Amino acid sequence: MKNLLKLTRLTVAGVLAATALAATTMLTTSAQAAEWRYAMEEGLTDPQGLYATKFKEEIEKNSDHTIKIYPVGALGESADAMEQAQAGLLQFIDQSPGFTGALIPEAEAFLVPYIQPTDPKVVRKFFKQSVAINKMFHGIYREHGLELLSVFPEGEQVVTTMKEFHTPADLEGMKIRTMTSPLLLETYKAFGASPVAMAWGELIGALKTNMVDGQENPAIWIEAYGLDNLTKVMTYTGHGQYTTAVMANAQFYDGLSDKDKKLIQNAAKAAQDYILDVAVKLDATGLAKIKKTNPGYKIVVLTEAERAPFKQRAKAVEAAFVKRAGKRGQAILNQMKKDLIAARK
Ligand code: 6CS
Repeated sequence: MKNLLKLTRLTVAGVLAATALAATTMLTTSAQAAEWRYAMEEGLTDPQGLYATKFKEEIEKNSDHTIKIYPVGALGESADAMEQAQAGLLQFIDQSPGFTGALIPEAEAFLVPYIQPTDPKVVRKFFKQSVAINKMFHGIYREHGLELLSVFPEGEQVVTTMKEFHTPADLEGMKIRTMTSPLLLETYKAFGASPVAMAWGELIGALKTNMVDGQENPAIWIEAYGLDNLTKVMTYTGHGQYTTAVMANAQFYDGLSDKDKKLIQNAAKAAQDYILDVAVKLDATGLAKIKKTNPGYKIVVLTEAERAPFKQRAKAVEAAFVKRAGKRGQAILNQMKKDLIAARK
């Protein structure tokens, strides 16, 4: 099965390489119209899909260029798509720090618990005005061949489990699936659970069989992802926003005319404004849908007192972040804290 997957990926990469060649040839004959490829980690009606659709509309409305969107699964897992974006086979990619953090340790700043706002009004201001997000990350992503275009929230993170929990002790022995950024493993270890890092596609398989790592009935963390019928309890711990980022291949971006660079920046800004408005509503409609389609599903909101031990344990996660991301990571985190204070004013 693994070999088959590998073969599929290679074939996808091969097709993309051929298309890239064709596109380059097209570019030399007609400098005007290009087809740009955009990969993301979700479907078209999910937040990343809504952003991508708006971005595509803006590009196509204001130029002769077209965008082809590849939703989750089309090009392999997140890590595969990132390789293709860095190699220039894809011009654009939406990848979340939950995965990118394995490649860019500083991006794990978005994963440090209890740093980001959860109040919808503050969330918008924070993402729009944050110096850390809008200034400091640009150069860091550049070091990895990526031009960072937008960072946006997709909704509050929750923990979904088979059994209710209120304390770190309740989480003991529970297998929690996380994305592959090492800091997520640190987080759920610190919270008392037994985390397992897994790509998105693997998670779906694990949920269907209800098995992770050969064990039955795992607790599965899916951050407000609407797979509520596969677990029994969803818990708000107030520890952060699910954050994602949209990037372009830096070499591709640098080779563009000033007009096309502006076109891309304007489209990214329009798509970010749009998603910042809808993301907040999506949380409410998603929750209402869960309650309607699955009335037996338990929704728990930890009280401030119940959150206290998790906040206390988050300090160790912050230290682990600084250990991995160094002085530069520390500076980003300090700035994020300042940005949060400013957004609350
Ligand atoms: O947990 C994941 O892997 C996925 N979660 C979200 C909300 N979006 C994409 C990502 O692959």
